[in-house]
Amino acid sequence: MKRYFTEIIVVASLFFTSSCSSVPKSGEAQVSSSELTQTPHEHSTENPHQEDNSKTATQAKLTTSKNITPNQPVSLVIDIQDSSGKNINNFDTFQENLMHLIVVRDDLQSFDHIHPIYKGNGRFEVNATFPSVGNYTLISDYKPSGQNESVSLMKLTIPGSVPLPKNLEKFDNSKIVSNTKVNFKSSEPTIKAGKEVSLIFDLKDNANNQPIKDLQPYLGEKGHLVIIKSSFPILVSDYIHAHAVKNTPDGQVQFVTNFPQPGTYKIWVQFNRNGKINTADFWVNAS
Ligand SMILES: [Cu+2]
Repeated sequence: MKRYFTEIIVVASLFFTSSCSSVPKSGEAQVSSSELTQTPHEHSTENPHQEDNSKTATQAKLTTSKNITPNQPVSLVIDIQDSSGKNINNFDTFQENLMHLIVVRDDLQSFDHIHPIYKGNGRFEVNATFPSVGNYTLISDYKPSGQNESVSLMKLTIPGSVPLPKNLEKFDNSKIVSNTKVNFKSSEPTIKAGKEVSLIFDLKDNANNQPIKDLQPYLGEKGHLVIIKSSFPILVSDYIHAHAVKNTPDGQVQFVTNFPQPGTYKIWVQFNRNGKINTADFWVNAS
């Protein structure tokens, strides 16, 4: 069988400070390609332990089959290299993995969070399934040994005819995922760009409406939150980290974060209920 391969060079990398408090800190953006201009995240000022950020720029190179069809598993090969194209060999584990890969369709209507397996010599591999045609952004999050966390984006297009768009997105703050009712609220009545805010998720059993008691750690924390600003194209600066607050009541997961720019953001909260990972998504407006 003939196979066609294509390579997509990453467009940008961003370095995070290695600080891992409940407040996400982001470092200077380092764009490894001149195709994109991007505004770096606002730097938090209350980060006295910030380390030197002048590390080697890294890039991710994606190799995959050229003929990808929706809903067919496809193998993704991701090579992590330094700016001169040399493979990076050693990575540190964070949140229990060597690489976290977030896959979103560019309209943020599909989301996947997977963990590519390290094969050595800078190469990671994973199977992914793309639910529909469209443009996708793959956000790889990894930590070259001894360096700060790096985020590199890869772009992939699944060609084909586009189905009619679904209903316009509703700002619904309550979702039911499998047997859990997820209620989302923020600590501020209106979320202001650049201002710290808590995002609070109350998890109730859908059967009895009581706070769930079988919440287990996921990736070492009470929950995981991915935030991406709705934009085209999606840039590294549109991807925001948040860490779970440690001591929260039963059935509650909370994150402290900061939306860097005004805009519409989609957030995906993931939690582990009795061994099953659940994902609930919401829209947030920052003004
Ligand atoms: Cu992950």
